[in-house]
Amino acid sequence: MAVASSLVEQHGEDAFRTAFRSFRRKDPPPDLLSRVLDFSGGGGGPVGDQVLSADLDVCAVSDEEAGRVGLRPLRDWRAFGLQGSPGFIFIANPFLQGCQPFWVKQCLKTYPQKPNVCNLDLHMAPGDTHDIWGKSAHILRSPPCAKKGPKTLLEKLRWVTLGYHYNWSTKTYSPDHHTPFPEDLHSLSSVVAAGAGFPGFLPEAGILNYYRSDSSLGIHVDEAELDHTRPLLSFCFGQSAIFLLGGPQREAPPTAMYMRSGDVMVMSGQSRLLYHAVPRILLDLPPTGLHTTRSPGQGSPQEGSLAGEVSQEDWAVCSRYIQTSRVNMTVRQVLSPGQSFPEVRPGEDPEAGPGDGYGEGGTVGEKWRRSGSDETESSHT
Ligand SMILES: O=C(O)CCC(=O)C(=O)O
Repeated sequence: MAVASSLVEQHGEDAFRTAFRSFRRKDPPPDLLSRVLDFSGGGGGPVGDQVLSADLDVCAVSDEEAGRVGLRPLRDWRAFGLQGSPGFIFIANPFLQGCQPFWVKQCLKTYPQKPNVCNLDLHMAPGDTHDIWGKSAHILRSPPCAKKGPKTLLEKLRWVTLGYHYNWSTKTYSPDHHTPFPEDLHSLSSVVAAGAGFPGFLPEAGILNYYRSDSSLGIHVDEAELDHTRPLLSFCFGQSAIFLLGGPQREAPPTAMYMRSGDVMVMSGQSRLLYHAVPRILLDLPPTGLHTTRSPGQGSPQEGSLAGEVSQEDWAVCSRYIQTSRVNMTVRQVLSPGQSFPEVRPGEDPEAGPGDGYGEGGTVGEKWRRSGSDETESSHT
């Protein structure tokens, strides 16, 4: 169910842009919001005939392997597809109760650490960005006071890159800018990919996006990876968002859906290169499914779990942060097995980027741009 009918196009504007702008409005029309797909209640609400149940390979991963990374047995996952978007899979919060906090803590405390790269590195001296958590935690742990102090480094974080570090200027990856991909996120991604029918998926690059309540992520296609036959995985934590999934061209009106804490998306096959965007963060207090208490009964993570418990001290910081924020991790395979990066020939500028549709005048002009609440788009840095 695309959201086009209640939208007013501006002159020369494509359908995706019209929808994006409408959802960014302070008061999106109620009939527009009533068309946002909500998978949290079994795909209840405005399901219509667009929502399909998605087939998973439930035998690809044992219950132990799933539990080890904090996920329920695959046969219990609620997975949906969309008519007209083959390869798109929405998995409504497959995390075991009490296991999301581990991943939230990794996003806030562990992954922003060196050697990973973040937006603050572009503006600050290396020494100043080296302990983002340590420099922020004591402030976020103390009770909020009436007079707002300056933002902590954690609150200024916008993105972190892992593995092959995405270059925001050239919109490419390079063999020269690579650090080890986190093992725990590698395991989580391998389980999800195998369940979605992609055994042997190699998590090689990660982009983590940190959204404040007025943040958005502009309309884009993720095509910098050299192997598009491998899926793109997306994990959401904290506040909910409206996600727009369009077509291969921006003229196609997008489908809008809620993404809530714990939801996972797989973009693969024909949906791997579809336009998408996040026009709006919704403050949803408290975010759904983010209990720290683990259920001792069925499906609780077993000994040897990677998704360990989070200390109360750490959770005090994480929970304060996600009261007003959302974190999204996307995981990508960059190269096919055995593939290497194209050689940069002498005389070629390695920073120039490929002239195949990226950047100015290309098909992905708005990739990696965020828009502020005034609808003017600003850079992702
Ligand atoms: O935050 C999201 O849900 C989407 C992230 C995304 O599209 C990306 O990182 O390419």
